[in-house]
Amino acid sequence: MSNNNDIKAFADADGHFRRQKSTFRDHISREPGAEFPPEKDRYVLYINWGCPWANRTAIVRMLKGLEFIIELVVMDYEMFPDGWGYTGAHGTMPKDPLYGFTRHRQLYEKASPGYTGRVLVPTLWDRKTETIVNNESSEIIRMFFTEFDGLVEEKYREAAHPQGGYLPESSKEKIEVFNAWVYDDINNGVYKTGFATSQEAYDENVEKLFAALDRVEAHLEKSEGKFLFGNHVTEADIRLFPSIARFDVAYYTLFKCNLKMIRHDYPKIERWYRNLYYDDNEYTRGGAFRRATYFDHVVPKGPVPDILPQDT
Ligand SMILES: N[C@@H](CCC(=O)N[C@@H](CS)C(=O)NCC(=O)O)C(=O)O
Repeated sequence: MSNNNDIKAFADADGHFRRQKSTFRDHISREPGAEFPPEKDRYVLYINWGCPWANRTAIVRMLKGLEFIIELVVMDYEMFPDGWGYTGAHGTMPKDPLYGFTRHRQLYEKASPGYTGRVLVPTLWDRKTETIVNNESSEIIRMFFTEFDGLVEEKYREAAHPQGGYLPESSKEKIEVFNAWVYDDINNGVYKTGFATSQEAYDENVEKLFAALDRVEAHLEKSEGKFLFGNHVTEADIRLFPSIARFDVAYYTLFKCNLKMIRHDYPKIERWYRNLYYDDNEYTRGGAFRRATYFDHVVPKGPVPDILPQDT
């Protein structure tokens, strides 16, 4: 991504979109003497409901019972010419509740005066030191998995997870291998396809994207449980879900990811997706995936409905 004045100029000169690295990479840690120890009411998660990366962090906040420990600030899903911000127009917040800011950039500037990089959600803020701890969703969800376990109810701790945690030691390696190609070709692949400004860049990425979806379909075909790695939700499910939830209703049209649709062409992925979305069991905290999914942004009208009923 080029760092220029046009906030929506995502692709480089050769037509390829290259994601910039997130800038703030500190960690909340239970280690004695940690700069950012887990504490109730200290950290604030900034998101909007449109962003799939933010979506993961909101899902994990719910799954882990962190709602009473980490405050959530929801800004508009619309991007203004000067970036993310607040209008309160969609049941979202009218301004930043901590500082009264109307643009998210102001929070980045508070953390890092003169900041010129991209202003991203999700953003994990520390009230105490008034800085951004981290703005990389894959790292934020891992902190949420483990670092607050001393503060959450026992049933939400990793030790109580039937498979030994959202990232169980026994399947960590397999999950990480899976996450890596899902990230490259699906989570980020839809952006590389949608933001491509040359035919060559588009063709290359759209083909990789659908080859990766074929691979997920084949993986689910062989899976021993309802989920990607067994009978319980793991990090792999959490990282894939936001991309699939947006696929037919947004990426298919807006990002030109239109060789196939999840609902028509990928029966295993569709079943897995609807299972997670409609789940009301304790292991999803009675619907964490559904409660974090909104279909009411400005997206194409079709397909209708946004998600098929549970049992078709
Ligand atoms: N790697 C980051 C990516 C976050 C990201 O790209 N967020 C998008 C919203 S979906 C964003 O804030 N974009 C604003 C921009 O690029 O200016 C993560 O996973 O947290």
